[in-house]
Amino acid sequence: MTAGDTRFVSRLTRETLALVMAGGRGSRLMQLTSARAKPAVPFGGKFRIIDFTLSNCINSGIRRIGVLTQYKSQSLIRPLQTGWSFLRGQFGEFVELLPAEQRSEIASWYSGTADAVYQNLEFIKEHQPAYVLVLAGDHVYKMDYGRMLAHHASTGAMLTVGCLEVPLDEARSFGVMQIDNSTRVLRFDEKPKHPEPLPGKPDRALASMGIYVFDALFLLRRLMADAGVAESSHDFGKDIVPNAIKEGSVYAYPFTDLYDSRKQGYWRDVGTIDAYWQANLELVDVQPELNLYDNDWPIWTHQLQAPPAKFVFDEPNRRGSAIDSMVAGGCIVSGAQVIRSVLFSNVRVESGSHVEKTLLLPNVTVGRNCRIRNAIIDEGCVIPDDTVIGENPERDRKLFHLSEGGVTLVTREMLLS
Ligand code: ADQ
Ligand code: ADP
Repeated sequence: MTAGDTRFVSRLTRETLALVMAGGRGSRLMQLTSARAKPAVPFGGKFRIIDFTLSNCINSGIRRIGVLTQYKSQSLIRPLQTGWSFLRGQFGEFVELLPAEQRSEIASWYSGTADAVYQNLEFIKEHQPAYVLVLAGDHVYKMDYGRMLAHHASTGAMLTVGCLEVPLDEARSFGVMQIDNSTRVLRFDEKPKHPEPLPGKPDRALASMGIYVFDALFLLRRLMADAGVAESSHDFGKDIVPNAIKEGSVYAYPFTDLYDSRKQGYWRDVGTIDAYWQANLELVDVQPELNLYDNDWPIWTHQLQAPPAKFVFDEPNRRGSAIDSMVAGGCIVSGAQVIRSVLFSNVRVESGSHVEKTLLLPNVTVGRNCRIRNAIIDEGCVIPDDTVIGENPERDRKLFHLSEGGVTLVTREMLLS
């Protein structure tokens, strides 16, 4: 990129307002989202899922961000207020929480993503952006939105949809697009029963990432038109994008890796227990696809005040150790073995226990002589001495939640019942 281009991108990012959709229930995460919204779910040892999208904004030079909340909005308020207050109001930078307006009938309160943005029209108008970047608060990826804005500006699109290739048999859960050689979108079907493959690639389809760059005025016009349509579900994927294709030029932006634009980037919708467990455990690979140790694209979060992790050799031949694992601050592993696991902040693992392929969320205590494998132990759980998890599916299914892929989820409520 030349110096001139850089200047151009920084103008685009400065003229952009980002809206992060953080209101969805995330019900496929089962009891992990019974007390918190999916974007607030802990991820990667010390982050929350929403930190990835917010960090992408900051790292891309987009410093005006609204977070649209709805379901369990309380769970997002504290992490955002304590973790994201470093932006400088004096420079016009902010992360602002925009809770859904609570109307009298619950049914209408829970309407689609476009309705959530429509409810915040005044907020958009107040900031007078040239572009509005609509994002999801529940995806894990690193992306330079500046490149997507540059694509939007250079094609002259009214709307640009971020997209990636997915296996055809997974395409049914996405918006699926057909595009021409100039990346113009010819067709968009939200969650089609029979997705169309990519030309020349019979087992792949082009899926929407559910992220959009709009010309701000075009967005305002489309939202106002949609609001008046009684039969609309007021959803970006179902209503706004298909209708925009009829009304204006819609282009696709193929998502590429930050450091190698010939390659598709890492992107995960950690929407199920199995996907969530898998994506966390991938981080302990020797060379994970998602590198958290990348100083050029830091993931920002609320930094907890916690002492360093500690490993104790507590009785004869009882080494406290963690191998192929990530261990956050405040943890103590005392005479226990931790293998291929992620320990979030302030976890205790006591003597004689063995923990393998497991996520221990913040403030978990594992008592003495436990054996735990292929599990997710939710925040604050105290696992009694001698507990065995992950060896007897029938028993785990009865006491806890056992996923299709064989991962046992344990929450505080399950331990009490
Ligand atoms: P889904 O992920 O199924 O498909 P949806 O459930 O509408 O779409 O959620 C999109 C985002 O908005 C999520 O981050 C969710 O948390 C949030 N959200 C949902 N309702 C909200 C509300 N009322 N207020 C605030 N936030 C809300 C979408 C697209 C597909 C695309 C996939 C990619 O519709 O075309 O392929 O994303 O994951
Ligand atoms: P470059 O295009 O050179 O990578 P950036 O776009 O990241 O640069 O930003 C250039 C400068 O402008 C930085 O100092 C950054 O902090 C500031 N900046 C960028 N976008 C915004 C914004 N939306 N609001 C305030 N300052 C911004």
